[in-house]
Amino acid sequence: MTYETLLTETQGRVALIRLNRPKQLNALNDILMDELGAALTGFDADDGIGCIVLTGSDKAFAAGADIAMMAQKTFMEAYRGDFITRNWERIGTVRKPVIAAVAGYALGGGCELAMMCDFIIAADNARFGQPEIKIGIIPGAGGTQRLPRAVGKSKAMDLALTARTMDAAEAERAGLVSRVVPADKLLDEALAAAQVIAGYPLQAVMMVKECVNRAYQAPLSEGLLFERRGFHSLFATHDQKEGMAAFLEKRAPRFEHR
Ligand code: CO8
Repeated sequence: MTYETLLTETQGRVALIRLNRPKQLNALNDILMDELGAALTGFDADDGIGCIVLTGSDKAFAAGADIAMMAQKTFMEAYRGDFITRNWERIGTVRKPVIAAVAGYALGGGCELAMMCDFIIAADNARFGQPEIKIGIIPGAGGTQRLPRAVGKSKAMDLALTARTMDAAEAERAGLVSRVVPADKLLDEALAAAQVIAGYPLQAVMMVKECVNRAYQAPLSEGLLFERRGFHSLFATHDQKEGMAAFLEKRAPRFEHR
């Protein structure tokens, strides 16, 4: 599959999606969001894929929504067309893990896109922020909701109100990113993590994702019950029998993702 704004490839059971609008620092426009939705949906449906990595360039994961595209929009066009967010929720429906590998700028919609992924691995040159206030708008794809959940209210307010950016070290301290790696190792680290995940039983991987996401949407009692039911259900799988037998027999498991 070829795209105008993305480069995609697969490496074994891992899919790699690169945002590819280098002249605009990967600013997000309608075509890119449509193509990203299509690529993610395609890999999610592909039985041969167990994990997806989403990345940008060395300079920018994404510098936000495309300001040139937005500048002249009217309220009616934004509202009736469900401007740019119409594909946004599709990202959240992907059931396989999506790792954001972020180098350079992840600003505005770019930061929001990274936060839609399941976890973020940051290069040491990464910069995160919600600077929309500088151009007279506010975050429009979850920034005011996901950022406080990730880094707490005070830092989220600071970032969204002052438009300052935070570097990778601050983002890691704040809990926005899971690890920081040297910029030239970013893709290797993200792909290695994805290969590890893709080697595990897919049904267990998907259930981890579903359960952890429940932690944000349900009260603790409901989340714990959801987890318990998922845990029990994995005893119906081949890979649970194989994984436990392999441990007891002191050999490597042969998972069949069933
Ligand atoms: N939109 C369109 N073009 C952009 C964007 C953008 N967000 N960011 C950079 N570019 C373009 C520049 O216009 C420039 O193009 P040209 O070479 O033709 O002049 C090129 O990319 C390189 O940019 P700079 O010359 O500015 O590069 P610098 O290294 O000097 O600066 C910055 C990099 C700091 C990232 C700077 O470009 C910048 O501040 N960009 C805008 C960041 C921003 O405000 N982002 C938020 C946008 S609003 C938003 O995201 C709302 C989200 C709502 C939900 C949307 C969901 C998708």
